[in-house]
Amino acid sequence: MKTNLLCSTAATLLAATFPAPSAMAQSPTELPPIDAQDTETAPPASPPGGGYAVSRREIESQRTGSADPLRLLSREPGLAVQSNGGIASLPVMRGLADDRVGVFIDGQQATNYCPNHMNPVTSYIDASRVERIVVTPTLSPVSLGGDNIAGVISIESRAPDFSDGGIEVFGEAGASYRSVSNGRGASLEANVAGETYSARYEASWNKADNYEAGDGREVRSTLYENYDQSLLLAARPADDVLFWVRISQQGVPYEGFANQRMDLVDNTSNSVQLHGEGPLGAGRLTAEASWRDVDHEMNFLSDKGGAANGGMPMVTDGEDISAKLTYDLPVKGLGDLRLGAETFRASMDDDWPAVPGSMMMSPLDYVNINDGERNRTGAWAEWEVSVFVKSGLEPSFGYREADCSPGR
Ligand SMILES: [Cu+2]
Repeated sequence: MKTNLLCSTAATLLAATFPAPSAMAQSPTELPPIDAQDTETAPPASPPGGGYAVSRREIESQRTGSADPLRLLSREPGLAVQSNGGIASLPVMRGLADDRVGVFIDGQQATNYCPNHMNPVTSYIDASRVERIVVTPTLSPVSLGGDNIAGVISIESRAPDFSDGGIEVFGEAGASYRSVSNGRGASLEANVAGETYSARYEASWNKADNYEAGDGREVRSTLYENYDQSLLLAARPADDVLFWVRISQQGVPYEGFANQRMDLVDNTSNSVQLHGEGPLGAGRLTAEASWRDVDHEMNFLSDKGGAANGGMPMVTDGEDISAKLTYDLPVKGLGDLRLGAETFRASMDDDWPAVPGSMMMSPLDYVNINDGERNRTGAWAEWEVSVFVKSGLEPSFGYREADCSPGR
């Protein structure tokens, strides 16, 4: 339903309230039409858990400004973004940060393997690959792990493409330049899509020097470089059955931090994800498994004196392994019932090699975390229902509705 709101009414009201000569002299301006939807044609309900989604279109409009996916969310409700390194903004939800915020990349929970908690997991995917970001700024539901008290950020890349007939080959290439930091970026996407099988390769690269402040002075330790590549192979043996495997690699050869006496000198992350889904009875069964390893190293870049004399090295290895089964059953009149079982294992080693002659970093290696583990195994059930309430008053521009999803 489209409703035109003419400003003549508003102008009359204004004239009655403020009968100043200058206001009387102004000619009325026609406001643009307002789109309103009734409940029958309303868009699908919000993502599970009462969150909201940020679409590709919104992401695209801001992408030239940053290669950091989280910066794209800096204006969203319930979420604040703390400026940090060039591609490592830190998410804060309702005043809670760090490991209280769960981050999923294509359904895969990812652990922050920076011992200083300076490099968030959101930097493990380049903004060019992001299709949608779902933000759930509340206690996370059990289907999303259930143990992140701040909320969950779920970053999704594009689903596999299939053709309606025959083989289709298509792709996209992009490049960007930002004068403020001499920032260069390039991205590539190539697809081969058939009716049953499809493949997609994506790669991106970004590099930026220290940026300049408004008065032309260099802001030190703001440089960075990153790359990201991913291969997605998918099969659709029937209309409602989908399998895919994704192999991806992400790297940050260096990243400066203007706000810390520490920089990132290497982060390499490899991951493999398996996903299958299809109908089972009246519901839908999804099976997922994933593995990710992270090699992470911090030390001083040249702005802080470099690492030729040892600097302050910190070397971290991390590994995530997970498997998850979810059964989603819509029950008429009762909402969505979800049942699941999962296991998640995170392991971490963190060493600070000795620096001879350094008072702080010698004489021995410092083992900060030795075979650290964080495991979770369990079965869960979740019920989600949305109650729509129409307001008693005749609405001006269409129905108003209140979403009264109960918290879980
Ligand atoms: Cu780190």
